[in-house]
Amino acid sequence: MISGADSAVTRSDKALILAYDHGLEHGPIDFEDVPASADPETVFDVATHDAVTAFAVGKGLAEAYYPSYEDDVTLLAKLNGTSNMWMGEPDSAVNWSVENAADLGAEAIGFTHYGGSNNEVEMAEEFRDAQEAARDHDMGVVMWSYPRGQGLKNDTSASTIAYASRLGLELGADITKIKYPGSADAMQWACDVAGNTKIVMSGGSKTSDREFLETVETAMSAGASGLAVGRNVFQRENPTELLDGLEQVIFEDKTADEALGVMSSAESRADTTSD
Ligand code: FBP
Repeated sequence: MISGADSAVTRSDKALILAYDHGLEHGPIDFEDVPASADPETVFDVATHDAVTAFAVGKGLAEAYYPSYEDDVTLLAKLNGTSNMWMGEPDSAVNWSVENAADLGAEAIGFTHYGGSNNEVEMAEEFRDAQEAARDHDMGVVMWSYPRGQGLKNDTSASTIAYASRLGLELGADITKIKYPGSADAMQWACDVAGNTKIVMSGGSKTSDREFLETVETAMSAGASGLAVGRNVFQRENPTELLDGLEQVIFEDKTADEALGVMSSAESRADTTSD
């Protein structure tokens, strides 16, 4: 990691990355509960919230929509991704070059690495090329470090997640995105072995406001620097309200309870104004 290389996508050394590559990674099924979320403009608008330090999208969305948002949104170029229809050993196609992403105004790159996949060697080599090109362009480097493949499909054990965290440091990421390993101790282990890279927690499938904010609070107390979240934000009818709460926990060191209090008082103010 190069000191300060992540500054484009952090605020006070913390990050709240909004990820919206799900149309590629999971397909339109992720938009079913909140149909408006299928419209990229809806989610680009959400990404203008002050709490969001960067917005992670693939090339197609960036080309088509980012020009209208470049003053209000920091672009994190998610360079690789593969559809859910791919049934082979975990792999991710590199769909976007660093040069093209830089031309479009991206300030950081995002790259998925599946440690443990039979394709790990090629993925590490692709990451090397992207990481070095990002350095040439002074762009931050965020690794989606998701061990999976033969023998450890979707493994979130403490040792696997600590290994995922360490891979980001070893391979040259500035920020490494890992799944929550299920406990504060396991999260702390993952943060402890990350050296000077920052760890952000993946949001995962949608949970209640309280459950989600409490998990984020636990992750932050364990040493995480923030969150890279998709579904837990855009699958809500009121994503802005949750971002208000996340802002409290990530940037203001507040507890989940305190954040929920801020969210409910903002809601009652809105109700009074609309009466
Ligand atoms: P979520 O918070 O919705 O999980 O989004 C984070 C993310 O990493 C996305 O960038 C990506 O599309 C998705 O999760 C991948 O999920 P999975 O690893 O389950 O395929």
